[in-house]
Amino acid sequence: MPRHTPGQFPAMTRPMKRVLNILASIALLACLAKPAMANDIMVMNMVAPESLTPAAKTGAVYLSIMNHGADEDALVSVTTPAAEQATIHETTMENDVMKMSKVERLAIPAGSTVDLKPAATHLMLTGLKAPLKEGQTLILTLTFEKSGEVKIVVPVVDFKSIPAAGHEHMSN
Ligand SMILES: [Cu+2]
Repeated sequence: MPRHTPGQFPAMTRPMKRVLNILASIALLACLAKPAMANDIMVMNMVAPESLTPAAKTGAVYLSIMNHGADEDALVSVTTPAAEQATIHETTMENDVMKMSKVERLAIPAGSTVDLKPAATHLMLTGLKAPLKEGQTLILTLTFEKSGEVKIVVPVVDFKSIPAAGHEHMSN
């Protein structure tokens, strides 16, 4: 007689799986910052990796920007009291070398979401006033062409919880 046949304990495993899924979702939700909105723009999933060294002067912020409106909007500036400067950066590969360049205007097409993520477009903080520590939060003000200002609270998280985070800032 087989020790274990498929579906032998469906009454036990299925609800247990469900509970684990719910717990995982709660844990995930707790990690995510609250979305911030202004007019047609919603900013969500914002996160900043902790600094790798106490001497770090640069940092990155990743987030998603959703445009619920019928017209294109654009992110045109970013400010934060945590750093001297915050810029929109684009990462491109040129002959196997990762390059970052400043973006003056990041278009958010109507009805779409633009993700700012590691090794792609991201927000870059330069002249950090203090290294970023896990558990801390950063305040950023994003200015959009049409929707105006959106103030966001960005949690600083463990470097390892963001895949490939900081990759583009290793050499800085
Ligand atoms: Cu950058």
